Amino acid sequence: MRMVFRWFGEGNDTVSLDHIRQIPGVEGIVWALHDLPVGEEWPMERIEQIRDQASAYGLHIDVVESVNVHEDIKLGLPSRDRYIDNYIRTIEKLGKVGVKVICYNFMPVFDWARTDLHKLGPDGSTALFFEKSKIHGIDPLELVRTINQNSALTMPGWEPERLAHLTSLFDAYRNVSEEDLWDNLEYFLSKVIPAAEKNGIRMAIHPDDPPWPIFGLPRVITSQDNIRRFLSLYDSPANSVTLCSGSLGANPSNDIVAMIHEFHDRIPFTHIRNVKVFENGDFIETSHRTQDGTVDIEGVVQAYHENGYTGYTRPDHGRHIWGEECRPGYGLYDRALGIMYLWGLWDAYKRSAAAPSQLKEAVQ
Ligand code: DNO
Repeated sequence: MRMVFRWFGEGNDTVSLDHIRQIPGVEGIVWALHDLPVGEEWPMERIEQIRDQASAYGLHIDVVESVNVHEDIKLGLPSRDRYIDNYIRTIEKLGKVGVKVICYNFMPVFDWARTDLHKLGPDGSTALFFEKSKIHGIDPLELVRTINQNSALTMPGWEPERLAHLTSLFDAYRNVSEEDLWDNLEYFLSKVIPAAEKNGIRMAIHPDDPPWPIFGLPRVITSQDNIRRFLSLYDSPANSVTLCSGSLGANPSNDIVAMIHEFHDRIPFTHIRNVKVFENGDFIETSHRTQDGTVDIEGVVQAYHENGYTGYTRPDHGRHIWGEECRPGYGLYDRALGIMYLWGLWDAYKRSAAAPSQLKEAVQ
């Protein structure tokens, strides 16, 4: 398990590289050029600038999250080829600076969705919350406004340029069925995976969050069966998954542990976090600890350990604790606590799996 930590860039994050390097066992940042409009080719100077900033703190840039996919690609429009060409040129440049994994998603219009970014918990912390009944009644534009008004910094997945044409985007998706989305995804993979293979990069799709259709828009990376189908669309190690325990875990019928056992060699990057799912289907993000939520984080780490996992891991959203002012879900404190929980589990599984003679040596 190679621990990495998301960093949104200089002036765009309340967490600094200096903070990150002080978290035990963190070896690299998970990054992106967040200010570039989706679909544009990434300039080499900007990529090298991040590489140099990170390496000044002894951190690598092996994992990018995300190179976003232009809506025309998801919609299967004729203009998609131009955006796919840009995507491929970005892959080539990222390969040149040693990037190993590109995380992306294929969710129409919206990335992750929540109805409240600062839901107050009984202990005084706040966290991201999803209220099922509210999302069904809300106008998507209203949700966009709420998300952006509640965060001082632009939220990834809710960038203004993506949302400027919301109404026409909704119209465009009216004729796109779930099967069409699968076809458009397959087309995208048929072009980008060969480029990723050539450049030593593994493309790792992020599951849909929450893992069900919202606002009548189709969503496909939602379950074990669908991930199996996705992987079979292009059978290559370069076509892989960012397994996110929190996104998939919002649906309690998803068995994340079983997914790890089945897909572990196609998971070069994993997000580990917990969510508490209520009986009515609402969910709130919690600390990473198993007992605080619905996802069996102990089982998740154990499954990775049993399969000799060597991929990149990052803690995912945390609560906002100790009065921290930060990007919603992306404070320093709770995610750093999350890392120590993940290491604690990992080290304990490692030790208990060691042969008795090694154990004796380890204790001495
Ligand atoms: C939310 C993140 C997602 C993720 C994208 C990947 O905090 O997990 O926005 O980065 O879905 O493309």
